[in-house]
Order: sequence, then structure tokens, then C-alpha cells
Amino acid sequence: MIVTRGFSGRGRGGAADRDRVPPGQFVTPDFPVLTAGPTQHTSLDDWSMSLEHDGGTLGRWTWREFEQLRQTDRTTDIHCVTKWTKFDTRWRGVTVDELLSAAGLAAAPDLFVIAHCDGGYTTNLPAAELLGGKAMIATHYEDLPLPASHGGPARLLVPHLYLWKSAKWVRKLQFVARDKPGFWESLGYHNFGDPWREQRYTGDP
Ligand SMILES: Nc1nc2c(c(=O)[nH]1)N[C@H]1C(S)=C(S)[C@@H](COP(=O)(O)O)O[C@H]1N2
Ligand SMILES: [Mo]
Repeated sequence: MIVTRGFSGRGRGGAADRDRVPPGQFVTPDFPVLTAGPTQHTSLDDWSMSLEHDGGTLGRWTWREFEQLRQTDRTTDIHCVTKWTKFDTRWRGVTVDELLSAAGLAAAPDLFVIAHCDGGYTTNLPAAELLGGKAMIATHYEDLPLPASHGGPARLLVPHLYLWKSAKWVRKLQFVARDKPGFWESLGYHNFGDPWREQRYTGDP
């Protein structure tokens, strides 16, 4: 069922939960699948995760190596620009901070990041939005390997921004000095995408 208004009572749907719903969103227990194009299926043997700064590779991990990195559990609400919000989604993966430190890097807060995916999808973010525990490369959802439909084997998870920033089938984070709109950002979606400021489309405040 879908909770849209008339929040009352205790627990889910109470006043505290209402504060968790950004403007214009409704709460759903479902987890819709939204993909522009076909679902990608990448075998773990072929999978790797790369960090790049402009042209140069800063770090690259095979699946086996990635599994050895420090894993982080996180429970968080997620918000899709198509107006659904889902409470308390539970993920496990490697924070972007951890990846940077495994690559031997200090944070680079003035840079931007372009996330690149199998299938060609891209999205762009200020690097600072991926640091300080705000984002991870998620490989597990609700204790199970992330299904391909939701971006498995690994997706970017940036839950404080609209979910199109959480790139499924992510393979590379490219740190760049100059911002560049990704797939949806170049098709009229907001460059930053903060659900609390309702930054859905280009020109929203
Ligand atoms: N690679 C890739 N990642 C993607 C997309 C996509 O089409 N391709 N769609 C984005 C959009 S618009 C949304 S709302 C979320 C949906 O994630 P879900 O299918 O797990 O709900 O994935 C985002 N990540
Ligand atoms: Mo979306």
C-alpha cells in the first residue's frame, strides 16, 4: 500500500516519519525498478572498479580485491524523482572514502565525479557529495547480493540525492576538475538533485 497523506498513529506513518518525506514525495514499501535501457549483466570475473583522475588510473579492484576492502552497513531512506520514497533500505558495500584511502589518496573536495556504468549510463556529482560517509559502492541489499535489476553486482548509493545519482552497474568513478552533465542531467534533470530542495529539473532552485 502507498502512504500519501493523513499520517497519523504510531510507527510508520507517524509524525516523525512525516519529517522523513521530502516535498512532493509519497512513501511506498515497494522498490520499483527504473532503468533507461537494458539491465546489465556483468559476471564477477569480468567486473572491476576503477578510480580515475582525469586520464590516469588511481586505483582498480577486481571483485575479489573489492571484497577485501572494509565493508560498511548502512540503513537509509531513498528518494526517486518519480516521487516515491522508501524508508529504511539496508545496504552493504564500500564507502567512497574507503576506496580513496585504499588508493592512497587524500580527499579532493574541489573536484567533480563522473560515475560510469556498464551500458553507458553516467551521472555527475561534486566529489564532496561522495565523501564523509555520504556514499558507497553497494554490493548487497537486505543481506543478499544486489540483484542485477537494482544495479548488481555493484551500484553507487548516494541516498541524500535523488536516486538517479545512484548509478547502477557502476564500474568507474572519474574525478575531474570540470563538471560535466551525465545522462539525465543533460536531458533536463537538475544538476545537483537534492530532494529536500525539490531539485527535480534544470531551473529548479
Ligand atoms: N546504470 C544506470 N543507473 C541508473 C539508472 C539507469 O538507467 N542506468 N537509472 C537511475 C534512475 S533514474 C533511478 S530512479 C534509479 C532507480 O534504481 P532502482 O531501479 O534500483 O530503483 O537508478 C538510477 N541509476
Ligand atoms: Mo529516476
